[in-house]
Amino acid sequence: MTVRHDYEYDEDNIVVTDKKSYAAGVPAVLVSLQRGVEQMGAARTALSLASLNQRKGFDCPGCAWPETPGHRKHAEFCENGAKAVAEEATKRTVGPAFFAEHSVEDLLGRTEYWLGQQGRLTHPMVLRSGATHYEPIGWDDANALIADELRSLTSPHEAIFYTSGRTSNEAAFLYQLLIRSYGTNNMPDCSNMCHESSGSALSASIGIGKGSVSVPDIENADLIVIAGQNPGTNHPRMLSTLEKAKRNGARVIAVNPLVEAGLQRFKDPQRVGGVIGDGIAISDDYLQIRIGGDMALFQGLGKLIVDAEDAAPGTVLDHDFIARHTAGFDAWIEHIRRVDLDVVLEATGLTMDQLRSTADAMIASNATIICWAMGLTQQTHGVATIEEAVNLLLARGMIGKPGAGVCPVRGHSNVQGDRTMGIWEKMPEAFLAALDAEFGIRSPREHGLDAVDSIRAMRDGQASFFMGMGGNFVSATPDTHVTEAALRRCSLTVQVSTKLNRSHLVHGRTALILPSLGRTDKDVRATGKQFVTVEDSMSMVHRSRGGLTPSSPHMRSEVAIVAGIAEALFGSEHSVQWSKLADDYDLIRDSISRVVPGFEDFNRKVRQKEGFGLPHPPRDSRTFMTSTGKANFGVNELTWLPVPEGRLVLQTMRSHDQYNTTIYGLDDRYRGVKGGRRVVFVNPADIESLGFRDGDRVDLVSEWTRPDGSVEERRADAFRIVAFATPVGNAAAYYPETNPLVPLDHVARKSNTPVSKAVVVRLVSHELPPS
Ligand SMILES: Nc1nc2c(c(=O)[nH]1)N[C@H]1C(S)=C(S)[C@@H](COP(=O)(O)OP(=O)(O)OC[C@H]3O[C@@H](n4cnc5c(=O)[nH]c(N)nc54)[C@H](O)[C@@H]3O)O[C@H]1N2
Ligand SMILES: Nc1nc2c(c(=O)[nH]1)N[C@H]1C(S)=C(S)[C@@H](COP(=O)(O)OP(=O)(O)OC[C@H]3O[C@@H](n4cnc5c(=O)[nH]c(N)nc54)[C@H](O)[C@@H]3O)O[C@H]1N2
Ligand SMILES: [Mo]
Repeated sequence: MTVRHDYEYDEDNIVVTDKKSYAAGVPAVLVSLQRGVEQMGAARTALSLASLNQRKGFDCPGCAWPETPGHRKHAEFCENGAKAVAEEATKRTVGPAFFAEHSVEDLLGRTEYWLGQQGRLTHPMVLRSGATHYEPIGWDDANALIADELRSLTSPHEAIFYTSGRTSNEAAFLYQLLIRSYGTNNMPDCSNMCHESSGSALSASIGIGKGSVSVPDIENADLIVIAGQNPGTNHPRMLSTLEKAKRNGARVIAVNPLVEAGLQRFKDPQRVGGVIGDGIAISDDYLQIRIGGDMALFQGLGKLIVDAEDAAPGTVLDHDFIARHTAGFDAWIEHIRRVDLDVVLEATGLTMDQLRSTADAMIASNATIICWAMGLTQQTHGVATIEEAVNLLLARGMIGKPGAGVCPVRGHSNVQGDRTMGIWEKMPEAFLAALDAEFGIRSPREHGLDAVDSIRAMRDGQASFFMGMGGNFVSATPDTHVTEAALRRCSLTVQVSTKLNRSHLVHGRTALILPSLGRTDKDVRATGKQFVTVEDSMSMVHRSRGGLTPSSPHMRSEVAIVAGIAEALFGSEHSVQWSKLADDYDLIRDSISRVVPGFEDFNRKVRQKEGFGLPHPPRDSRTFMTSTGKANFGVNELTWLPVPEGRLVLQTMRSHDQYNTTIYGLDDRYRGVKGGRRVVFVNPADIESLGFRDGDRVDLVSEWTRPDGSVEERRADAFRIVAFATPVGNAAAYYPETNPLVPLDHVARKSNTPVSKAVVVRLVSHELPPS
């Protein structure tokens, strides 16, 4: 059969309209309801949206933005949260009949959008060696297959266990216990591709890799800088918090190469004023920075702040905080004095006036918060950029006081919790020792593989077993063709999933699909109805309990799936009582309370109305558990991204109608694109100078210079050029269509995060295939 390509679906259907200058409002409500009813029917829509983010309901499977403490609205969700729920709670199903009808080869020719639209996976399925179709398999047989494979490996380090960030605390804790009992730390997770740079930078500078602010801090800040983040699409509930902050007098400065609608204006769809009025302006200043220019911006601001201090000594820097709580100040100030502002202007594309007014705003503010997301982390110099942001805060004593601090805005709804529960290839000794003591196991001490290194290991034949606890590893990781070849070398690939995706179709010699319950599903075990817990972006832990009847009795909770595999692998006489734990999640939480600091008395505390907050030493008491025992100023050589002649620096980002690799629909309403995703946003001046026109079809060819000087090329075909207000030399297109362009070896220093926001490309006319 002929394999269809993604672009053949939407080639002629893309419509470009005006970009929007506000987020949410009435269209958001309409889209929420329409997607809900299409997928779930009216009754399930009403039931599920009514308990979304409510105390007795389930945590939104969308983003990790916290609920507002105290006064929750009846509808505590946003358009994209509603889409996430509709996607999971859909009544459509994918079962044995579907797989009998569609061969793997047939499914490989479909888009991620089509795959996701087919419905919930309902049965455990196996693809046997050499077979063309998945067929049903019983849970016991599936577990035995996995256990046999794991026992046959020469070393446990030949197995890779991936985690995506929707997995609950209980499931994550049990999963890492299984993996460590088996004998490896190979635990790549989505965080490796996401906020790993934030974790690396914050651990070094303030001693904990998590944000230091709460929702009330944001509401009461003087100044909020939002860099490299598109909250209108990816964290829409953040806009309600920002609205409050604005009403309290905060100034908001957006730093972004694109003028994102949600950073311009917000019309709260849940308020009358937001429905009929103009809404509220979010950003007071918009710094339309060049891609990769943030480190230069932060250093430039540091220089202006130090200049102001020199002009009026003792009035700008917080000398008391610096002396008491920080290390490395002298080296920092010496370095920052030498920053060349002309280079800063070139690197950022900003004006001197913009730099000065931003520095003035920072000097005037008594409570500054810096928020960021993927625009900063997915850069070669992501870790250094974040350290520079922290330097600015330290210089003015902006950590550990109300209304001030660092705010890395997390992605997946429990990605932060999964880390807390031990999903990390290099968990510290204290955690491992406590885990061993609790369960009578011996966790391996050598560090495991992260996402990029796991792909390398499978590519090179050093690993041959892959299991994914959620997620879509094949599509989410860089260098799609390399990753696909790597997975195809495996002997067994196992995907625990809710929905069909490409990772089920690019598989090892044998492959399993294990259908799991999601957040919205009722989870009943031997001891009765269970709830799970999650940790949001601001370290608040709370309950999540689904209420919908699962679409099939064959689905299992992630906890039960892990326990089933563990029993098949270790037998029922193991020192961990797997099935007891899986029958009563309170027992898992009891163990967590003895292993993970901050979770003491977990079962009681999590039953409190709002759950509970985890300790954060810098925020709580200005305690910094770093190498120096103080908050560390970092010194970094300035890195930025000059654009090579005739090329563009491409960022790969999310549309308004997707959740990572899950495509909800083909419209990017705020950016004015409808009916298709293969678009590349380019500045009109670049379109002209490169010899193209708006509407032309081009192939994107990425060029990457290896450290040895050789140049590698990669290609993704048929993107429609859309003239767009992005800085000259910069371009933007959607992920995951552009992942084949991202080189596996092009990673951020220290964090090993793929550089998804700075891919050097050239545009080549797309030749239509002969008809
Ligand atoms: N609806 C929805 N919600 C989501 C997700 C989703 O896919 N859909 N994904 C979830 C996940 S896992 C994550 S990690 C978050 C992601 O949330 P975001 O980080 O907001 O996601 P991106 O779409 O990657 O957007 C990156 C933003 O950074 C800007 N940017 C790109 N390069 C640069 C740069 O060099 N400097 C600066 N200053 N800005 C830059 C882009 O223009 C864009 O506005 O959202 C989470 N929430
Ligand atoms: N080029 C480029 N690449 C990127 C990024 C980028 O900005 N640009 N962003 C990166 C980032 S920030 C991230 S976080 C990763 C995301 O990487 P992943 O987390 O691996 O990807 P998702 O698309 O979120 O995974 C979707 C799949 O998860 C499964 N799923 C959903 N809910 C559940 C559940 O409750 N349980 C189970 N077991 N399965 C479930 C469904 O089967 C669905 O198909 O991608 C990264 N890749
Ligand atoms: Mo993410």
